[in-house]
Amino acid sequence: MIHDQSLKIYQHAKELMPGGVNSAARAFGAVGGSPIVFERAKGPHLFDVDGQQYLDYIGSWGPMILGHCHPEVVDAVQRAASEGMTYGAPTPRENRLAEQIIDAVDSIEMVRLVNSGTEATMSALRVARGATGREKVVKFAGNYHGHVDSLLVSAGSAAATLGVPNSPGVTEGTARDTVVMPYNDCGAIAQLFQEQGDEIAAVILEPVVGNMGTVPATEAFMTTVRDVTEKSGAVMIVDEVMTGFRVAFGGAQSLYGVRPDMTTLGKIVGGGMPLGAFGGRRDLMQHVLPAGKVFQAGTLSGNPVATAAGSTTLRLLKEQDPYPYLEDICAKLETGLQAAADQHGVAAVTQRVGSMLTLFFNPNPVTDWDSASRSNTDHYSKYFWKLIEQGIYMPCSQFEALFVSATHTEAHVQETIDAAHQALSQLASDG
Ligand code: KE4
Repeated sequence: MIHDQSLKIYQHAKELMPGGVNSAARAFGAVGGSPIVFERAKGPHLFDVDGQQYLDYIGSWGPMILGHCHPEVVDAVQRAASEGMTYGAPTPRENRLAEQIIDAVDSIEMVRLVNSGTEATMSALRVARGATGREKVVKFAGNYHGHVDSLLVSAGSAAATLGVPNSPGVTEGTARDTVVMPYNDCGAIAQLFQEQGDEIAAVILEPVVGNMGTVPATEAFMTTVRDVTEKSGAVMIVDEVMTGFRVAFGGAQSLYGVRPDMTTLGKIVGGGMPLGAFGGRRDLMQHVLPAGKVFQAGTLSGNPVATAAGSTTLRLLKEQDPYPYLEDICAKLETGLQAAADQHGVAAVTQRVGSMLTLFFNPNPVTDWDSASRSNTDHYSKYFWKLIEQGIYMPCSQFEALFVSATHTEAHVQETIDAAHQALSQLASDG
């Protein structure tokens, strides 16, 4: 693979935009080297500015479950745009998408559309605090919910259990009301609620974590979180920005049979356009201005172009139900990657839920941030670049999930497994 044009464009980008990117996740910080610059995408493929094709396993970090440039989605966007990009006023398309979300996610009785997953989680937390009158929120180490100040927080000292900022610009005061707990630890969350339950406004969690690599909640953990929040009157927010319409049409909550108080959505729900949503119990959502007093607004929220993309995507997912097909080819990918690692004697474990999965360079199963952080990120970087050379584009971090689209075929999966054998055998011989 050559990357001359990519390098040239990226060098220029770095003069114009911090780190040459508009989102930190794209800068290849975790794998080294310079990001590849793409100019076109179709189905399961990306095409870079050096005229090379890659099999895409990022899918724009989740949205592209139908593959890139699905003709019906593109057509819907073009038609919507030709009728008006945005009105800043109510439109029928918002009703349509809201109805589809409420229809798909059983626990969502009412919804508000926003422009990103970050806006969705930020707004959901504000509603929970406004509705309960409480201030503390609980998140889990290794979970990411967008760049919300109060969630850019790491676990503080064990004693305090209070958060400490994990980014400059996040104030001590903001972090003070955030408690960071270990994921999949039923005892710890139960004890916290025993001690502070009546001060906690909300618990927010990824039901299947994608942001430390793919780590599903255990049934026991999901049940414990639901129980302790129910008993204490805290709001249970399930962040399905990544898992919503990804692991199942009804989201991860439909797999666990859990009914959260609020859900946040993003990525797939916008069909590739900037769109997020938060919703849940009607009594909670009625707190949102102008129905209630919790302020929330957005110039482009629910705009006709984004809602056309989202609505068409959800319609196609419901009509075509790609989930059994995705389950089948992703199980083959998971098995093939694991077999390749085992055959070449590379310590690795694959973890998967539906069409999101991760090959952890870790000898043991990954259940929380502590175990995830023991993965061999140097091995991951070498594996990543070896696959790039073979035209396979994996997530540029060990701590991300890969995503498979409905346009990936069994042949693509086999091509990926073959490429992984090359990469892992090289890794094994490099020592
Ligand atoms: P956005 O603001 O990026 O639309 O959504 C934030 C967000 C919220 N909740 C979850 C569970 C998420 O995974 C995300 C965003 N995910 C990252 C990938 N790990 C997006 C990639 C990026 O930031 O560029």
